[in-house]
Amino acid sequence: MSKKLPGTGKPTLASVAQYLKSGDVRNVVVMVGAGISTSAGIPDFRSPNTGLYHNLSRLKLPYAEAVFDIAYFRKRPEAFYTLAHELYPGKFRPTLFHSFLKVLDDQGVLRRVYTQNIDTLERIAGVPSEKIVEAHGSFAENHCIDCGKAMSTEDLEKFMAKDKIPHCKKCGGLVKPDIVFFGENLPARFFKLMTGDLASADLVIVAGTSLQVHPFASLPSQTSCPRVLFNLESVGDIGRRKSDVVCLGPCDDGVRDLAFECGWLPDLEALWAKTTKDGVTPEKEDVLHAIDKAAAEEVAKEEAEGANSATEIAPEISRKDVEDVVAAIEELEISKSESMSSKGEKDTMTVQDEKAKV
Ligand code: CNA
Repeated sequence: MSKKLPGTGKPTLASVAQYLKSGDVRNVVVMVGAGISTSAGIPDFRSPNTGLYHNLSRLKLPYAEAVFDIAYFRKRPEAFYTLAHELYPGKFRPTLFHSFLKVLDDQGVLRRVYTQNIDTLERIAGVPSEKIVEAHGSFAENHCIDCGKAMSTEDLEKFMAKDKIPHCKKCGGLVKPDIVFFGENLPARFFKLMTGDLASADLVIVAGTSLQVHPFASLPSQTSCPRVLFNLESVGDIGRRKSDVVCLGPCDDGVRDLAFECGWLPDLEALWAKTTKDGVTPEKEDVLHAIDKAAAEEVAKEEAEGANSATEIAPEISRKDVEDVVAAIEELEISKSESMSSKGEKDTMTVQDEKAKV
């Protein structure tokens, strides 16, 4: 296929939508940074007045980036841990932009999301983990910086809850989450997937990043397909190619416009409405759909394996049957709890009887 936006004039979001809806686009690669999470309440690094670097004076750092410098961490780990408290996953709800990533996946066009963020909001928004490359690591795992021994997240959180710096149980070294600090290597997964993803990309979306941190910053210029930028300011070389589309402004607004052009806005808004800081809340209907889907998949699997006994029964299972079974279980639960509570009363009575006897 030709990796070109339709039309002859200056491309717009409408041309991007037409391209996305053409049926030819299968490999959208998205590259994001801190700006996609600012509307969730997480400050970015470099935005004037609101960025973390602007607000780090209370940490009395010799220079702003020192908070992510491994040599400085050895001397003053409390600077990083002060920041870690603020950014720690589990406190923030995904933004509309994060839900847009999930919509791209639902539409079958998302190849990969490369994120510099450590807030894990892509996962919380429901994007499957195999579609995410956390280029600067995450809080998911923690290791001693001296002997490499792992520390569980539960143990690390216990230290953090007491405002203590975690030390290794084996060698006493400092423990830090597997977030990539300046001077450290990016995860192997980044390099493993990057070449194939960039070569196959039909469309690249860049959002919420100042494109200042390398090697991530060079990714958009290594592609030859159409690129779209959703950012408050111009960054990198995006806008210099005729096929680039630059949307300056809040990225949530940008993807709302794109979703509208694609006819996906109701899906996007419905999905975002279901997000919480703990994930996407399934509704009763979704659970029933999942049960139907699982039953259908089971049938297909067993049919493929030629398991006659199961295939004779399974196609008969309908949503109505599932609802009947759920109702029957609920009835059973009620009668069980009634019989237990009357048994409980009996037990209590007995105790009282015994007491009365004394
Ligand atoms: P950055 O250098 O702070 O740049 C952020 C960019 O996003 C800037 O160009 C802003 O103009 C733009 N921006 C801010 N808000 C919006 C918005 N609502 N809509 C559109 N654009 C917006 O951050 P980068 O990600 O480029 O820098 C890389 C660092 C930041 C990575 O190593 C991250 O680990 C680190 N970081 C991550 C988080 C997080 O996980 N949420 C927060 C802060 C910093």
